[in-house]
This record gives sequence, structure tokens and C-alpha cells, in this order.
Amino acid sequence: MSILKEIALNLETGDSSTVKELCRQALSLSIPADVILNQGLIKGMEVVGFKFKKNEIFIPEVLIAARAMKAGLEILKPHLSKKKKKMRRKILMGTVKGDLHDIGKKIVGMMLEREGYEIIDIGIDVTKEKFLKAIKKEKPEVVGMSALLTTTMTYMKEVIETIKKAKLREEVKIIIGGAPVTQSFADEIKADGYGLDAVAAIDLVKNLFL
Ligand code: B1M
Repeated sequence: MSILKEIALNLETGDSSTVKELCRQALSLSIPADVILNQGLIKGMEVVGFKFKKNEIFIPEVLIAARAMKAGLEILKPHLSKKKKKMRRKILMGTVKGDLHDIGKKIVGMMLEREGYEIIDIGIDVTKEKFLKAIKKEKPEVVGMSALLTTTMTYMKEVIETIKKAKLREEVKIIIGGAPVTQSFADEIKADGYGLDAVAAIDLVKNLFL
């Protein structure tokens, strides 16, 4: 079995220490960190999501898998986040109110950091007031919102309205992402863009400032 498949399988069963060890081994075999991430960790998490949806596994198993994902990410982070260029624009990121999912947002943040952007991560379950306060304090050029639930993605619109009311809409570009989010939803709520995944998010941010 390939080491990437082994990583995916151990992530599924939530074996954090084996996932960590296998990630280290994969790096020592010169497998690029983004390949380990996409073909190992994320592949495993896709299966977890699929089994969860089919009621084959439940929240405790998903939580354990999420812990293994974070353990693997810890090992990969220094390799994913190696900055190629000088610090450029500042990006503020948060998962919107009611939503506790942060793995995807963290990955997007790490990959953007690697591209030289400065990432200010204001966490999960972020209210519109907290977004606004952070925008005033940090003065980012980009605000990124993440949501993984169909019930929380609608809150993104409220955040945008709040930013507009505070007369700061012209000061920031707003990008959104997360599994249920689409380009047409981004258009509908008047975000400046949508990223399907971390690679798309990098292209998106670059294109916003062309
Ligand atoms: Co939850 N969960 N979860 N969960 N969970 C989903 C999202 C779900 C699809 C599972 C399913 O049914 N198949 C489902 C949502 C259904 C829906 O609304 N359509 C679901 C549910 C229902 C729930 C609960 C309601 C379950 C319950 O309590 N009954 C509950 C809600 C809690 C809450 O948020 N209030 C819940 C809880 C949890 C855990 C806490 C156990 C855990 C999260 C742990 C954590 O994040 N710290 C969890 C997990 C792990 C998942 C799944 C299995 C995996 C999510 C993940 O990390 N994927 C997920 C199933 C799935 O997505 N297939 C599921 C890997 C990650 C790399 O991908 O996050 O999509 P993703 O990020 C991608 C892109 O989306 C994009 O780039 C990333 C990298 O490629 N992206 C952006 C993300 N943010 C971006 C921002 C950008 C640009 C791109 O710009 C700003």
C-alpha cells in the first residue's frame, strides 16, 4: 500500500500518532507537502465525511479524525508555509458565526501564507461585530470568510452588510469559501470572489489586485 493511502486510512480511524509518523516518513521520501495533504489527509477526510453522511460513523469518530488531521497538518505546516516571497497583503480570515469547522480555513491560510500573504486568523464562530472590530484594528486588504454548513453560509451576507454599513466596504476585498459555497452564492451576496480550494483561493487573491 502506498504511504499516502496509509495516511488516508489512519486518518479515517483517527490514529493521530501514526498519521504524524507517516507524514514525517512521506516528507523524508521527498513527497511534496501539498501532495501529502491532498492525496493523504484530505482524501481520508473525504471518506470520513462520506461515512458520516451515511450514518456509518458519528460525531465522536469525526472529531477523532479531525484531531488526526490537525496532527498531520502540524507536521506539514512548516513545509506548506515556507514563505516564497516577502510579506505582501494582509488577509483577515474567520469561520462565520454558528460554524465550528476550521480545518479547511487553516489550510487555505497556510497556503496563502506560503505565498507571502500575512494571515490574521480570528477563529471560528465569528460574529459580524467581531469581524468589524478586527477589520478596524488590523486594516486588512482582504477579508476571507469560511462556512461548512448550509445553515451558516447565509451569515456571510450579514457580515458583508455590516461592513457596508460601517462604510468600510470599499476598503476591503471580500472572499468566501467552504464546501457548500458556490460562485453564484458569492455573486448573490456581492462578495468579490469565491475559492473552491486553497489553490483557487491563491489565484483568486492574486487576481483581485491585478
Ligand atoms: Co461537520 N459537517 N458537522 N464536523 N464535518 C460537514 C461539513 C458535513 C458536510 C458532513 C456530512 O454530512 N457529510 C455536514 C454539513 C451538511 C451541510 O450543512 N450541508 C456537517 C454537519 C452536519 C455537522 C454538524 C451539524 C453535525 C452535528 O452536530 N449533528 C456539526 C456542526 C458543528 C458546527 O459547526 N456548529 C458538525 C461538527 C463537525 C466536527 C466538529 C465534528 C468536525 C469539525 C472539526 C474542525 O473543523 N475543527 C466536523 C468535520 C471534520 C466535518 C467533515 C467530515 C470534514 C470537514 C473538513 O475538515 N474537510 C465534513 C464533511 C465534508 O466536508 N466532506 C463535515 C477537509 C477540509 C480540507 O475541506 O473544510 O471543505 P473543507 O475546506 C476546503 C474548501 O472548502 C475550501 O478550501 C479548503 C481546502 O481545500 N475552503 C475555502 C474552505 N474555507 C475556505 C475559505 C476560502 C476559500 C476556500 O476563502 C476565504
